[in-house]
Formats: sequence, structure tokens, C-alpha cells
Amino acid sequence: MLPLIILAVCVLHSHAASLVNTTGAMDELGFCHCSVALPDNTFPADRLEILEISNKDLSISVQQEITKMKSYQATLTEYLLKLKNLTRRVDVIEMGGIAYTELDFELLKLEIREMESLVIRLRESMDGSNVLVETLYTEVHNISIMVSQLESYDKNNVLAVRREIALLRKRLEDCEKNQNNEVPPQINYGSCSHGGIVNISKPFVVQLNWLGFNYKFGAWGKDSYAAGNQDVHWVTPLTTDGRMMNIIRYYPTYDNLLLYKGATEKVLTKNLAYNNYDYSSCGQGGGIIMFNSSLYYNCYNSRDICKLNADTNGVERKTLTDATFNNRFSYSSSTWQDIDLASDENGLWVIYSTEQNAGNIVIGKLNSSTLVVEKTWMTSQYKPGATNAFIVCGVLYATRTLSTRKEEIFYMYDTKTGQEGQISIILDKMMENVQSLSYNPNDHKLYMYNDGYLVTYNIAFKSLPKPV
Ligand SMILES: *[C@@H]1O[C@H](CO)[C@@H](O)[C@H](O)[C@H]1NC(C)=O
Ligand SMILES: *[C@@H]1O[C@H](CO)[C@@H](O)[C@H](O)[C@H]1NC(C)=O
Ligand SMILES: *[C@@H]1O[C@H](CO)[C@@H](O)[C@H](O)[C@H]1NC(C)=O
Ligand SMILES: *[C@@H]1O[C@H](CO)[C@@H](O)[C@H](O)[C@H]1NC(C)=O
Ligand SMILES: *[C@@H]1O[C@H](CO)[C@@H](O)[C@H](O)[C@H]1NC(C)=O
Ligand SMILES: *[C@@H]1O[C@H](CO)[C@@H](O)[C@H](O)[C@H]1NC(C)=O
Ligand SMILES: [Ca+2]
Repeated sequence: MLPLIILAVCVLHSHAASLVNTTGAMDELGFCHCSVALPDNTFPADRLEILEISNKDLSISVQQEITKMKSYQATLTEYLLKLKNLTRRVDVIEMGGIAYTELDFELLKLEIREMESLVIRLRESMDGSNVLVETLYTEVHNISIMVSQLESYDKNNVLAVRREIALLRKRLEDCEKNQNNEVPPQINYGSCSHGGIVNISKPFVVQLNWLGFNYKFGAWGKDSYAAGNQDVHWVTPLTTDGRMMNIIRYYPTYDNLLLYKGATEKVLTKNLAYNNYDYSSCGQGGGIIMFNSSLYYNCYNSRDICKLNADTNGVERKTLTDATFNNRFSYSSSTWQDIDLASDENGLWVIYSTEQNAGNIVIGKLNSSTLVVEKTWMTSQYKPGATNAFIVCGVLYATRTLSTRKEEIFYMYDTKTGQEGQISIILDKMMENVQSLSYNPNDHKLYMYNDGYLVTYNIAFKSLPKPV
């Protein structure tokens, strides 16, 4: 605005000057004639005024735009900072030096983002016409906002939100199923009327083990026996060298597990005298399974199988003939797991190896009350070539590592036919190493102890062709 005014002032001055110093001419009668060249128009003060006013308006709106821009920029900078921060934190997480609640939180955010995109897709495909989906959308969105606000969260908050998410997720899944208008395949838990594993779901991270991030080795799960208590969840982080199972927690319900509350704890080491401990009841490695209210595991520093009754705390043991132990043929991603207990629709199994079978996997059918191996099958899969194994409907499945984020079920052996073969079913992992993996026929889930995190997967089975 200022230059315009100055310009106007200059114009006025020069007009005044030309008036003053105009040269005149005298005629013969002595009249002085002088002509004054006036500018075409008189000075447009009104236009200046209008200009001034509109400029003021303009400058106000420019100011507003600038303010807006500034705030955009601030937001952008903030986002960039956040992004940088997040990247840095992820880097730190990947280097392994972070408090677990923080990682928990990041995983949580990941899950929510995944769910949000799912709802959005669902919402789009429904044209916003479905009340249920709209409600879900609001709820998921609310949670998403809530989590964003939870910068100074505490552990229980995260867990409470996680429980809500689990519920929402369940409803989402139901909703999606209904939407696809597919008749959901009849799921008969405990039944084997299907054609084997066809796919594995995304991992569901339940939580970190109660001892924390440093306890990378361990196992967890529920009772695999059909008549067993389906509410109790057991968790056993091993000692940090991955060798000894010394302490077990039984959580009476899933909610208790989530809240780290109300657990019964069992310590297996016996203190005989000062500095004299008895480890004979302790376990070795993460090949642990719960069946009919007892934990079955490799007894510490031996080739024996132990059976710990969770109600009476009594321990029975029996030698597993010819089994190698003490890290002779463990799995590739976990040490001390030479003997891996498993269970399926048919009961208890043991996965191990012998010198006679050159370190290849041997499958044994175990009698759950006598611990006697009733039958064995020799496979040609080298046990340390697998990261873990589990059994579904009498078929052994073995996994191997593809990358830090992907695991593959690559091998199977059918004990019904004696046939073995290569397959490829990919599992996404949250963390790099599978420390234990087992199947529970009562919920068709895989239970994984993944570098300290308790993770589950849903198994999808091939349906059998309908009888004509
Ligand atoms: C106008 O003329 C007078 C007298 O000749 C002179 O003093 C003055 O500087 C002139 N002004 C301009 C603006 O030329
Ligand atoms: C970055 O993250 C740390 C926590 O790791 C937090 O204390 C800090 O305030 C964050 N900075 C920004 C700019 O968000
Ligand atoms: C979402 O949050 C708003 C305000 O925070 C609340 O009024 C509304 O009831 C919530 N909606 C749902 C579906 O929870
Ligand atoms: C298998 O499951 C994964 C994870 O849910 C999914 O992304 C993939 O599309 C599924 N593959 C098949 C063949 O169904
Ligand atoms: C389950 O446990 C009960 C009680 O200890 C026992 O009577 C039953 O034989 C067990 N069943 C199996 C299959 O081990
Ligand atoms: C275990 O062995 C005992 C004794 O041989 C037998 O009576 C029982 O049926 C077997 N249990 C199972 C579950 O096969
Ligand atoms: Ca296993």
C-alpha cells in the first residue's frame, strides 16, 4: 500500500510544480497569456480510496492465507517430526533396546490402522447404507482417536483398549463374513473332516510375557484336551539362556492373562539346602504342551518326558528311548528344544530325533497316562533344519524361516499314510524367532512364543468335496 501512496504524492507535487513554473507570453496589449496544461483527469482520489479499501481487504485475506499456510506448515513440520520420531523409535525397537509397553503400543497402533482400513473398505463396499458398519466405523474411529491421544498411556490402559479391540475385531470378522454372503464353513473343533491346512491368518499378538522383553525363550497355550478347562492359559518364560523351565503361571481366564492378574504361580526348582538346588522337576526347552490339566515337557538335563499335574503339582517322568537331548538336535531358531511335545485331535505326540535316524525328526505317539511311546514314525526331515513343528490330525507340519518377518510351513508328514512332502504356507511374524509353536485342536489356533511375545494364528482348513 505504501508505494501507491508515495506515488500519488509525487504526482501531486509535480502538478503543483508545473503550475508554478509555467512559462507565459505577453501580447502587444500587455496581457499576459499563460497556458496551463492540466492533467486529463483531476486526481482520482475516489479511486485511490477504493483501491485503498480493497487493498485493505486483500491484505486481510492474504494475512488469513498466510496464517493458514503457517498453520499448515506447522502441522506438516509436526507430522514430519512425528514421522521421524516414529522411525527412530522403530529403529530402536528393531535394535532391541526399548521398554515393552512402548512396543506394545506400537503394535496396538498397527492393529488399529489395519482395522481402520478394513472398516473403511467395508464401508465403501456397503455404500454407507449399513447401520452396523456405520456404528463400527464410528467405534473404530473413536478408538483410533483414543489411541492417538494416549501418548502418556499406562500398561493397563493399553490392555483395556486391546480387549475392546479384540471384541471389535470379532464383530468386524462376523460382519465381513455376513457381507460376503458366504455360508461360513461348518467348523467342528476336534473333528478331522477336512483336507488339511490351506492357509494361516495374520498373527494376533496377545501380549508380552509377564517377565518382559528379555525373556525371549518360552512357551504358552491352553489345555489341548477336548474335555480340559478351556479358560486356563499357561505361560512359561524360560531362563534367559533358553534352557530351563523353572516357573509357570496359570491364568484362570483370558482376561486375567491380558491384565496380568490373578495368576497361580508354580516354581519347579527345589531348594534342598543352602546353595543346593534340585532341578529334576524343571523342564528343558520350549517344547511344552498342556493336556488334560497336566503340563508335558522334556525334563531338565535328560531324555525323559515329565508330566506335571497342574492340580496336584505331582511330577511323573519316563525315559524317551533313544532320544537325543541337551542341544544335540534342537530347532534352528531355538536351542535346547530337542524334545518337542505336541497334541492334536488324537491326543499327545512327541517330536524328537535319534542318532539312528541321523538327527531327522522322529514322531512318537504318546500315551498321556503312562508316557509310553506307542508308535513311532521316521521322517527324512533334519530336525535342526526346521524352526519348529506341530501336529494337526496326525499330520506333522514343520516351519522354517524365510526372513525376519516371514515364516513358512514347508514340510509335512502324514502318520496315517507315511507320506511326506513339501508345502508352502506363509506365516507373518511380529518378531524374528519362533521359540515355540503348537496347535490346539479345541480352537484351531497355533500358539507361538515369538521372542517373548505371545501370539496366536487361526488355521483355515481345506473343506472336503461334498459327497454327491
Ligand atoms: C520555479 O521557478 C523559480 C523561479 O525561477 C525557481 O526558483 C524554482 O526552483 C522553480 N521550481 C521548480 C520546481 O522548477
Ligand atoms: C519422540 O518420542 C519420545 C519418546 O520416545 C518423546 O519423549 C518425544 O516427546 C517425542 N518427540 C516428538 C516431537 O513427538
Ligand atoms: C465416539 O466418541 C464421541 C465423543 O468422544 C461420543 O460422543 C460417541 O458416543 C462415541 N461413539 C461411539 C460409537 O462410541
Ligand atoms: C492367506 O491368509 C493371508 C492372511 O490372512 C491372506 O493375506 C492371503 O490372501 C490368504 N491366502 C489365500 C490363498 O487364501
Ligand atoms: C484325564 O484326566 C483324568 C483325571 O486325571 C483321567 O481320569 C483321564 O484318564 C485323563 N484322560 C486322558 C485322555 O489322559
Ligand atoms: C494308555 O495305556 C493304558 C495302558 O496300556 C491304556 O489302558 C490306555 O487306554 C492308554 N491310553 C490312551 C489314551 O491310549
Ligand atoms: Ca512345537
